[in-house]
Amino acid sequence: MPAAGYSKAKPRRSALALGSNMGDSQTILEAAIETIAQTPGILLEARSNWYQTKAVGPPQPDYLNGCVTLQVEITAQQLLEILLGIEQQFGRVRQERWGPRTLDLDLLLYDDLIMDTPNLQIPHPRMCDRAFVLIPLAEIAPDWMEPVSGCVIKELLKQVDCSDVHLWMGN
Ligand code: PH2
Ligand code: MG
Ligand code: MG
Repeated sequence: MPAAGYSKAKPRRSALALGSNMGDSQTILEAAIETIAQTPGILLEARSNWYQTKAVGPPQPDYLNGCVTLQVEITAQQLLEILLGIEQQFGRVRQERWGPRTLDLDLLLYDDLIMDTPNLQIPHPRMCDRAFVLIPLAEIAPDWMEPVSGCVIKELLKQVDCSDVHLWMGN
């Protein structure tokens, strides 16, 4: 048995959504994945394809969206802080809610954790309604249960309109 305080944190699984609709979105998103994967305490498990998606919210250009799953040895709050730092590194300026952005990194799931604090809600409160999240997530984590609805991702996907989400083949 390792001495108290020296045991390694139990690995947790987390899922993220990535989005961009300003600048060279594919390059930004690829670089963001690389940065996430190189962060200590984070292992990249799987990544989806990219999808071109109609913007939900105020009129703005289409997004590129995708998802990744991670194995992490950090808390959800620590992961959030890392994601906010990476968004800033890629030039994200927070303006209007749901407005255009160079990089958006959303924490979707952290094991089967349910948490609701002023700066972090897990599962992501809108993930079940968003085809631009569920389509890429279903590619890499179809059987992961969203713990609030109790439904797995591939079941949630059947309940949303997928007509505004198209597989991105590159420029
Ligand atoms: N993100 C938003 C608002 N609207 N629409 C699409 N298609 N994709 C997004 O990632 C997105 C959005 C706020 O985070
Ligand atoms: Mg978002
Ligand atoms: Mg966000």
